Amino acid sequence: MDLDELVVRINIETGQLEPYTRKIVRRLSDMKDFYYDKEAVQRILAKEDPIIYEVYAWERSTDEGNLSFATTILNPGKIGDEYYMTKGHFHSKRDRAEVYITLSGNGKIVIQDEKGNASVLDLVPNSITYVPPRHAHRTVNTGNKPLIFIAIYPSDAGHDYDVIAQKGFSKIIVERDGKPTAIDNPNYLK
Ligand code: PAN
Ligand code: ZN
Repeated sequence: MDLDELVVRINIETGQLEPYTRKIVRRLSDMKDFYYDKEAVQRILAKEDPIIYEVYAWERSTDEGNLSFATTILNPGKIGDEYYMTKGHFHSKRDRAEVYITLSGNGKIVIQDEKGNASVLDLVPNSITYVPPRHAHRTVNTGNKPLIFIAIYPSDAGHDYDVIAQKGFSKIIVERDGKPTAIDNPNYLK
């Protein structure tokens, strides 16, 4: 093993990794079914297709025991009154946990068990958040600058987006009276 290849630099301002093995860019058009206000989605897409978030991942092979990590840069903004958010997923291997380290920005993480019980926690700079096994997770930017965090996860965890794409999270984060508020998702499928 070349030990020099085990060091990755992070740009603390932008969240970019150097080197990285994979970069993901998610625009509104990639996740239009994830937002509850379908009219707002169409209104925005008629004019532009904003970047909602970018991920820089440094991934090891999926041999059991390896760890991988990624930074996420989740932009500020709203679709209707729902804040920009990630798709959210379960890990394909359900018993794989994860650690999130928030570097900058302000937001929330929605953590939901397999029965659909959701908890909403604050993501604030210099905090470490544990995502337990068997819980889907989604981050939401409720601030006015990018929400930047590091995620560290077992390399064999895998991402299962299907359950969330079909059912959604039972709670969503919207602006109410100028404040981020968790409400029941009107489109949630039990
Ligand atoms: C994170 C997420 C990242 C993007 O690295 O993958 O924030 O969110 P989605 O994967 O839901 O689009 C993580 O939880 N990895 O396991
Ligand atoms: Zn994850």
